[in-house]
Amino acid sequence: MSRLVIVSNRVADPSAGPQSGGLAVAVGAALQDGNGLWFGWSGEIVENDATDRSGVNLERSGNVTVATVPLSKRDYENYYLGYANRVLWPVFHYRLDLAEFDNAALSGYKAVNQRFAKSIAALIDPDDVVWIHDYHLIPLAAELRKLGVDNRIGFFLHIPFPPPEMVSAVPEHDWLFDTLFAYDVVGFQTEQDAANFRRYAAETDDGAGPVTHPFRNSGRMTDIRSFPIGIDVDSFIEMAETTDATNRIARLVRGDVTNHVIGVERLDYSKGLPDRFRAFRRFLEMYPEERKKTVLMQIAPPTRGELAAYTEIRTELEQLSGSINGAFGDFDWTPVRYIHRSVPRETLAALFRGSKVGLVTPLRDGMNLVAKEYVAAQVPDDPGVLILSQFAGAAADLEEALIVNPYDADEVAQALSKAVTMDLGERRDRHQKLLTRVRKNDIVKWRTDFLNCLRGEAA
Ligand code: ADQ
Repeated sequence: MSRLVIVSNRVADPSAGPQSGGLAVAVGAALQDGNGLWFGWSGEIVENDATDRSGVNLERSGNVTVATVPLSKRDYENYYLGYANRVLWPVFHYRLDLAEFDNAALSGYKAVNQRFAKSIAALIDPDDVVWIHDYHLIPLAAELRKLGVDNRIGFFLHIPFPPPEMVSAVPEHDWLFDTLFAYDVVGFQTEQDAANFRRYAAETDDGAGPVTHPFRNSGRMTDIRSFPIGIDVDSFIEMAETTDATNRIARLVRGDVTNHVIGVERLDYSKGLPDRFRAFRRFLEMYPEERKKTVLMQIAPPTRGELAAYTEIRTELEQLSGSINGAFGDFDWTPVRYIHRSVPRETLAALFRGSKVGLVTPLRDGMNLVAKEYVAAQVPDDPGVLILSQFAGAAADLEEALIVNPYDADEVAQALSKAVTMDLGERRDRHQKLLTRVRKNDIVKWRTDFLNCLRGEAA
């Protein structure tokens, strides 16, 4: 069978320890059973001129070849922080207000995609299939095609694709989204994302022709579909069932605190953390009888700390947790426990298992793997309750969660009350159905469906 070549912005050592970030987790799993190659940025930032002379670093890790390149300071600033994270991340998460359009950032984005294409073209064989991931690398296939690469190339977008009214605010949207037609397969998380892209394509197909849309008019058939990403269910259950996990749960559930509520995500404005803290405050106001019984543990490791939007949200959360603890806390009770760092996945699994409520309320999220991990980690005989934002891709499938509007603090507070008072029968029933869904759309199905489609085999 042809070799699988995965390309993503960051490459993580597949044999290394815990990684936060859904992409690293999902891609690491996708490569394990093939003799594949993983290409991307090493994470290293070098002086500006150094990238011109530095080649690709090749290493074996298990049965995967890991090929990495460094980024120059300028590329890091323009491609990564600039275009990927100051333009595409906010726009794709419906936050046009946070987008900072800038020509230097756009040039950096184009240049890094061109450089990646040159390196990859030299590494691949004619029958390799190439699977490119995420918003950092949208034009990569177009650059590869320009170099004569004719392999099957697929793209998967891990984040949402918003309606055309929003993406067409990106000044260079004509160029950017035309490059998606250089792929054989373009995959989205949900049917809604795929429909948004199809509508964008239909509404901008104004007969502008090959000058404006060279790839759309090249005659290549691009398959546009949704492939909802999932988790490795059994390995997560295994992690949640260790003795260490059991001991942690015992330490968590003690004293008067019977309602342990858990939130886990990278500290990102798309995840709705300030709104969640405000909803938790509403819960404490509306249901005083639950006060000393309830603790919200929020684990939020920092990401992209160089960007102003991220430092602002950090300050806001510290103020909010401080003010909730100041207003409601007592000698023997701290309502919000806010932990600003990454934790091992085993610990996360244990925390999920020991928590009566999983509170997953992003304002916008491609899928959200934490919701699925929370379901997998539960004790089937006495499971906790998942509260899930209607704006997470996962909500399209996980119907038996308590689905909420994360902007509506009262609604989230009511869902919290419903979750902590739900009887065992209803909890078991909801959990069983949710676990069936999480199993059905797991990580294996995701990558098998995508790769079957990419290899032109029946999906
Ligand atoms: P993320 O935005 O990173 O992923 P998510 O899907 O929830 O969001 O995945 C996060 C992963 O990192 C989970 O596996 C979680 O357990 C882990 N993690 C989170 N906090 C951690 C911590 N403190 N310590 C250790 N591990 C932690 C992007 C998109 C999502 C999409 C995924 C996969 O934004 O919408 O679901 O890619 O496609």
